[in-house]
Amino acid sequence: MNRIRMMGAPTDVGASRRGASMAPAALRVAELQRGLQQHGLDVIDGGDLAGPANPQQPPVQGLRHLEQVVQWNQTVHEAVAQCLADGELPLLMGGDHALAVGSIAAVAAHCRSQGKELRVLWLDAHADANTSQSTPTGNIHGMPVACLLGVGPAALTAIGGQTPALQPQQICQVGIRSVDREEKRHLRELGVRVFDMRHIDEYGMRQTMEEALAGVGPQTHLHVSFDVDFLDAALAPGVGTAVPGGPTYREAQLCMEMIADTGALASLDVMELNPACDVRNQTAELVVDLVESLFGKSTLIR
Ligand code: Z70
Ligand code: MN
Ligand code: MN
Ligand code: MN
Repeated sequence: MNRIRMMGAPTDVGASRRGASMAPAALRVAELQRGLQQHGLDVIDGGDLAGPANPQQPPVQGLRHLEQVVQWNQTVHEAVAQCLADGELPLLMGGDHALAVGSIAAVAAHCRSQGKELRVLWLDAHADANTSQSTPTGNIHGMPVACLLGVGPAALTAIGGQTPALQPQQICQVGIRSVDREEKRHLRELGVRVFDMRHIDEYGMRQTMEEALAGVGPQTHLHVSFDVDFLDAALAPGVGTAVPGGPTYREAQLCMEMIADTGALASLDVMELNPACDVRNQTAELVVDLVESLFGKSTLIR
């Protein structure tokens, strides 16, 4: 496993609820670095990236804080690109999920230049496939999937140098349970594969992840974009938009372990943790536990 580089992107400009900007600090307090090092992983903390403050403005033409979101994404894009070029594994600590545009666009460009097959696993309660037309909120953290597939403001869709950054067959979503009406139509039109909670209920996490990870092998670059609200609301209160009916602790562990088993994990976003909504940092601690599993904690026991 390559050296892991933690980098914080302390911002919530893509959301309307404040607080995700405190997540990198909360993950450090929960000892993310030491948790991973315990398992023999080489981990360095690259500190926090810098960007514009949250101006707390209403949306303009369906987009809140576009200028600030673009600036943060450019910075994230550059940092992730540099990290991959240095042969390290980027672990982006968001920040709100709008930053996945810059992160994944950089990963996609890296894979193109290396001739590596890219697969993106999007763990989330939300589909994040809105546009400025369909959004009920104007929050850009509800739009990164659409942007990565080429639908959105050019300043975001073109950030990795090629639009679209991703082909729909490269991305699949797991845990989805809150989708806006028009967003549902987009998902279908875009051709994103969605393993929603209904699928997990009917087939279980094991079969769901077998399907989601089909064809992923050690030759694949697997990117995981982990929105902490993927987890059941009762388990993980420390998110801006907690949604009931998500994966249990055991299901989430299995999900992470099955990803680890592929040996393909090569970049990671941990997004939307919101310490302002958390209880005694329990969600940050849970995230550290799950990220340890994602990097193979349990494989080392067997
Ligand atoms: C809604 C919107 C969202 C995260 C909320 C919610 C989007 N679909 N994403 N919290 N992480 O505003 O577009
Ligand atoms: Mn541990
Ligand atoms: Mn999200
Ligand atoms: Mn979400």
